[in-house]
Amino acid sequence: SLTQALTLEGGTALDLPALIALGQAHKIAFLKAIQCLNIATPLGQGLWEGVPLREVLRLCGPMRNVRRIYYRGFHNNDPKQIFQSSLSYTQVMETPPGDPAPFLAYRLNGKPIPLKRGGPVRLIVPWAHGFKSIKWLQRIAVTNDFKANDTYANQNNDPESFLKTAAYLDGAPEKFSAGNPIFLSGLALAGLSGLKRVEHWLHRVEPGANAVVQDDATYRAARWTPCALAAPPSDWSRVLPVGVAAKEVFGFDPKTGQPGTWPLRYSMTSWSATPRNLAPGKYEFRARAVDLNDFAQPEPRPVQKAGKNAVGVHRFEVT
Ligand SMILES: Nc1nc2c(c(=O)[nH]1)N[C@H]1C(S)=C(S)[C@@H](COP(=O)(O)O)O[C@H]1N2
Ligand SMILES: [Mo]
Repeated sequence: SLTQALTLEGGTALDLPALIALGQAHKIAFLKAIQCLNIATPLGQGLWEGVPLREVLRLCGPMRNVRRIYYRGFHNNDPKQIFQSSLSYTQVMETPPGDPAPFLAYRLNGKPIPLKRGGPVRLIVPWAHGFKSIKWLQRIAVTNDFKANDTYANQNNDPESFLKTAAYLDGAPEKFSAGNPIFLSGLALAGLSGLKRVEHWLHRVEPGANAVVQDDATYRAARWTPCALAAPPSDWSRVLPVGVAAKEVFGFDPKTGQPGTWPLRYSMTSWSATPRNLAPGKYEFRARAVDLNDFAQPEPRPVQKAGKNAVGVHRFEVT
């Protein structure tokens, strides 16, 4: 239980001005990719600003017999349909230094959060897939229940899965003429286990050959070549929204304003490949991410719904 609950009924509920005031004292700014567990490509990336959830809970005094924090937001006008999520007490209150804390965001890309993105207040869980980042946040409750109550815990989703390290392909032409440059690119998301590299496999499709299937003999014999990863921007003020200094963004050095690691965890970086001197014919281009534990995408996720991250393929012809 809470020593001092903040409730609508009691007239003590936290409102937006009070939350923003709390944010002046305990601000967090974080660059985060939003990726759904069930959708093949990331939904986007932005600079979120807000106040750690632990600071809001601290307003309620010491807690007793609490194991999880449950929270939910507006979903639609049918009161039976709810979208909810949860975190463990420790994840919320005892975030280790160096790790980003779950927070109540009230700004996105330097402006109030648009309605579509979950404004006025959205709960952002930096390390998690989209389903933990509840839009139109309305209610936070503490419980002694040990179970995740997440809407997404149903249907074989893993409610504790972290963002998955994975590479995604940009759209590209289906035909190139021989002798001209071929440029293929995409985004790579650095998940919990970090990103060591993105690599590609260019496979020439011989007439009449069987289609390559993930993990078949051809796939297992593939030779993967490293792709180029974009370097960090030299001038972050050109990338970040006006009014947000790189020095105040989580994971950036407060002295130099440079990222502490590259690529930044839980956000996306561009990669590219420029295959040269391809003879006319049909080709399949695949790209995959390798994490810092040397797992190549889609490993090591045991269920698809722990973060959809199938290896992307682009088919093209050189004429
Ligand atoms: N209130 C509420 N929040 C929600 C959802 C929802 O249906 N209702 N969907 C979640 C899921 S499953 C995802 S993937 C993200 C999508 O975030 P976006 O709309 O900003 O891309 O929002 C999450 N937050
Ligand atoms: Mo989702």
